[in-house]
Amino acid sequence: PSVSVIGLGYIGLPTAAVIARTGMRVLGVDVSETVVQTINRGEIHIEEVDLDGLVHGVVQRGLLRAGTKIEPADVFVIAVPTPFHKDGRHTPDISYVLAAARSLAEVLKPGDTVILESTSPVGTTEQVRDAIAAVRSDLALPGRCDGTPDVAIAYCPERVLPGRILEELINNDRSIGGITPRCARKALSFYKRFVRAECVTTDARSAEMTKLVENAYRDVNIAFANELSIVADKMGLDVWEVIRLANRHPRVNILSPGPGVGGHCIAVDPWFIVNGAPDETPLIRTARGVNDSKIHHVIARATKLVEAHPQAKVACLGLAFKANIDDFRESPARLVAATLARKFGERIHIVEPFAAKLPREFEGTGARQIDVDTAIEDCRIMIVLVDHDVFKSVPLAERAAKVVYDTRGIWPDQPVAPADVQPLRMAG
Ligand code: SAJ
Repeated sequence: PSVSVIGLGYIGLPTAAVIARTGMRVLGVDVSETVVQTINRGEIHIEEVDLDGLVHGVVQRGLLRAGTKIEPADVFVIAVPTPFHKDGRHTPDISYVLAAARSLAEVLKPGDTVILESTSPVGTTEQVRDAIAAVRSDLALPGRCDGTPDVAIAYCPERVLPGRILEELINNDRSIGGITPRCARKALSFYKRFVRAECVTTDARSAEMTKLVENAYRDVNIAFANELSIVADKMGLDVWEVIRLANRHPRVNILSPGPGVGGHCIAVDPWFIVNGAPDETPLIRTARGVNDSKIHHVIARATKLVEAHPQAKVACLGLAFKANIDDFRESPARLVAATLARKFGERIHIVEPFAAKLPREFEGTGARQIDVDTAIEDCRIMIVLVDHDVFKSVPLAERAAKVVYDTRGIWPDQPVAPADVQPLRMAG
């Protein structure tokens, strides 16, 4: 079959390339002229392990091309963003999904398959179905798409981890939710062509909720770890030691605290559940709040530390939203570092081997980017914000004399507690 992938971002482009590699002809559709031109040159506009070579290869073989206009195909995959409105209620914005559905409806023919992959609030696939039906009826196009066999409509979320996208696209199990069982089976036969792992069919609403639940589960568990880290700070305990010990229990597996939760999924998706059932979700809502407020806790603690050593140069280690990637969007590390840069100016030095230069908000603050070696040589204070491998490998001898605030627990052997920690006052 011929395939059209709508939205060529972090999910759409790798998905389009992986499908093309199997020999299917793929058109990638994106609103950005620059993105389209880049891909048609065999190049990529995002960073992901091994993606450049793959895209280059499938474009050269004529299996993948990009365009700004939708064209007829047998299978349509929608992979556009679903942000939320900044209206205080975090209302999901599914306008890009519906716009994609409307545009593909114009070229749809009986027998085609439409799959929504974008993370979406429960009920979105049904709205896609209705949007398609409305366009087809307005244009008096033949066929129906109300769940009858004419067109198959299904929801199939991805579960890939940035940095491992190409591998996980193929090796992760998938839930495939059809508007009808028949739609699910049709979508299943498509995914079977490039997914090696198990594909499990269900209904569209369950598949939509499954994706949200997976990320909310992780958010809640990270919130638990972040709350523990704040409690441990207050009690003068090493949270990493406590978690290590607790995780020796066969049924306990506490995640790692950090400077907050970043990325585009875990900090967003739980809101889709809260928004759909506001009165029934105190836990999920609170977890979001805990993770967001961890950033402010880190800023406050780092500020105290920097103020306590007025002569010292400060190194902030890392800006990425997590380890070993060059993705700086929605990153708590970046927010912490930028806040410190605004407060302390040229005392702040940023170490981020994955960034060619500092993001715009650092301009005019006086903060500079330096490499790890210079940081070890020049900076007395080290604030660890990202657990990049290159930071982890700094041996104790090079940092023993430093004042360290390690928000990721990468240096368990660091001898002294950070200077701002109050000793635990024992009762009695
Ligand atoms: N984090 C912690 N402590 C931890 C684990 C993570 O603070 O113990 C932080 C990270 O530093 C990062 C954030 O959480 O700032 C999110 O990182 P992540 O590695 O947990 O997840 P993402 O956002 O890269 O990808 C998630 C994954 N979802 C789950 O693990 C349930 C991925 O499988 C999804 O495909 C992706 O969201 C998505 O697209 O929805």
